[in-house]
Amino acid sequence: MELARGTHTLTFDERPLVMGVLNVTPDSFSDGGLFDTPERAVEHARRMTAEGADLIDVGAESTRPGAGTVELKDELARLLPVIEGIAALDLGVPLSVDTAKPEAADRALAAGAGMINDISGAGEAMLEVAARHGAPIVAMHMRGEPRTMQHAPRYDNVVAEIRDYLSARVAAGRKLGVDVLVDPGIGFGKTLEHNLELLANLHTLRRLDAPVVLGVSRKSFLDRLLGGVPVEERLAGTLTVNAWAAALDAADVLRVHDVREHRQLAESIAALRRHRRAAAPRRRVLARGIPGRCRVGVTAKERAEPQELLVDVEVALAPAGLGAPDELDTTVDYAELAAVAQAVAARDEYRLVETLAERVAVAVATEAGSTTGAAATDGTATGGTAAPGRIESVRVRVSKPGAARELGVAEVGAEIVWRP
Ligand code: HH2
Repeated sequence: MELARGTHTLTFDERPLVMGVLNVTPDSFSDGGLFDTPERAVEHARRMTAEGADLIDVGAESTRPGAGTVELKDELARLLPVIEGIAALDLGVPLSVDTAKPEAADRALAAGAGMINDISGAGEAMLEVAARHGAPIVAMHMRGEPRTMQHAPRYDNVVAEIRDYLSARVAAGRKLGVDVLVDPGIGFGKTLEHNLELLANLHTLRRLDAPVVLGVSRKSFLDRLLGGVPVEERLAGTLTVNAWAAALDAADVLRVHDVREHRQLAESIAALRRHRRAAAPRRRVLARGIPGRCRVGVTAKERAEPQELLVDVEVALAPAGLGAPDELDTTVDYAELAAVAQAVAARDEYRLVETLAERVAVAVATEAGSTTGAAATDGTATGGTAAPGRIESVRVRVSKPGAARELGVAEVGAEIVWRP
């Protein structure tokens, strides 16, 4: 997966990217007041880049529970000198602007930021700003607003509700041609139980086919989880939760205050993943003998009527993350394989059976996610598999039983192996 803007390309591949937090606020919960002059802020951005940050997230409004809002002019007065100062250093990493105000985002992008990070979920006005600048945007889920969000938040199914909300934001972004990254918004209108439920099921966001951003750094749920740990002692908890998400391949960007330690985490995960990939058994998902009908053959006579077909599809998946959950959305659903193969056979006519096999393979790798009818373990429609990015190869064999009978042979047809 790649997101590009200007000279900076972010590649989501083998390790999660490290997004260094730079709060130019007097009151952020963990680093408020530390970088409240442009000089100190720019110096901190330089330090985080030297420590291995892949991108820097600059925010000028604290969103800690109970925080009030900051006027646009005050937010801009804090943000712009810092963004201009960092852009002038040309550190070689993209800058994102952490704001919920479309006008602040607009001005920050004009001043040199390359991405928007919107804790209020990337509404239409914000998406339009992103579209105008050609900038990617992080859509984060928040229930309510920072001032009141921790007042008894309630969900019927926190994981499904947030997944559906973020799915709608991705769709809204796509309509405008905007790349949307999704973030479940740990700590934003969520109890400890909600946060744990989301983290334990983070992989379900993979179904959205969008990069996942995770912000757990030093947050107060760690204090509650660990029974009283002050903010300056939350590094171990932060690293553990981020390592969990990274090992499961459930997060692409880790938003953190402690850059050096998280770059080490990310590199260690990448090394382990490389070794596991080499050693791990390949998973193959099969659907054999799928009956279908298709106008296929080199002569017009053969193509005049749909002929009987049998299709075998075999999908090889990249090894799952360490301890990956035993769930449908980490694999490919064979009911979908059959449905896609039948739809491709029915939708067109082909001279060569190998062309049909090739089209089935491409459709399985790219469209298997868009057919419906499969049900996830939580009872919701899957709306697709989460696996397209993990498909290593698709083998398709199409045979024509009628033609084989006519020739008096056991089987005729074609087989192809396609690697996305
Ligand atoms: N968390 C905070 C701020 N912005 N953005 C995203 N995408 N995800 C997050 O989880 C997230 C965020 C809160 O953390 P911090 O910036 O350290 O504190 P404060 O809001 O008090 O400045």
